[in-house]
Amino acid sequence: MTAMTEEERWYFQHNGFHRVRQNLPEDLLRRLNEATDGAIADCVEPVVWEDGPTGRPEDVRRLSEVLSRDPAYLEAAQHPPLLDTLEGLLGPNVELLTNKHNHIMVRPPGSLPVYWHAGEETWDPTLVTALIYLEESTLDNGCIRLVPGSHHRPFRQPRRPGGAWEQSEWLSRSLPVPMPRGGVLLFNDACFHGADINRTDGSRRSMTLAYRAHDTHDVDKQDPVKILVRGQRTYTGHPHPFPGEAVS
Ligand SMILES: O=C(O)CCC(=O)C(=O)O
Repeated sequence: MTAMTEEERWYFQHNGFHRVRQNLPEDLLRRLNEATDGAIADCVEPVVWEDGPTGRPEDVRRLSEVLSRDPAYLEAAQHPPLLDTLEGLLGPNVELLTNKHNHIMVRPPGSLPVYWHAGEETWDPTLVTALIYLEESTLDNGCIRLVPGSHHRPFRQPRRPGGAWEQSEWLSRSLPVPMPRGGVLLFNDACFHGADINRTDGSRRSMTLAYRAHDTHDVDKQDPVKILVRGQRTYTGHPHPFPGEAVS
């Protein structure tokens, strides 16, 4: 099943992003936020700190390896409207990567910008990033800014150009994308993006996940870093000898 129209798919292909029509249910959001409250309060590693490891909850910028922390995170990653939409972009066999993203951006008050970057190179197989918002994301608390169409760039650009956030040419090319609590934003991971400083006294939590079409040429079908979340692991390559074939 796909929850995307042909028109929505066209915009995703050209602009590089799409907002899932249905938000996460309130009960799941409450459980996600409770699990996140606990992990922040106890500074459960692995953690990325705002400015060096202080051991203080208010300095937790990011919680890594989130999928193994609490079942609620995997439930959110498999939320049916999200998977239905991903199926429209990636086909019937979809895998969730545990070795890419797999984190929660906590973005505490005063949190510094997320500098401009593209996750993948344009020649890599399409990786779709999902941002699942545990809290509302606004211009004031440093919502993500995406550079529409930048996943098509035929010119070379370093994936992490560095330099000051506000002086980068990417800023003038970008669009802010505020999102509601419970909203889900998808984008082509080769799209340039960044996020501004959090100027409020609250946090701005979102979960970042990575999905890919199952690679039909992968010989190893039980790769533990990929979780099959939709469809099946098929094989359409031409190995020699074919599995099960006697070698004479
Ligand atoms: O919205 C944000 O804080 C930026 C998200 C992001 O770029 C990431 O999680 O890699």
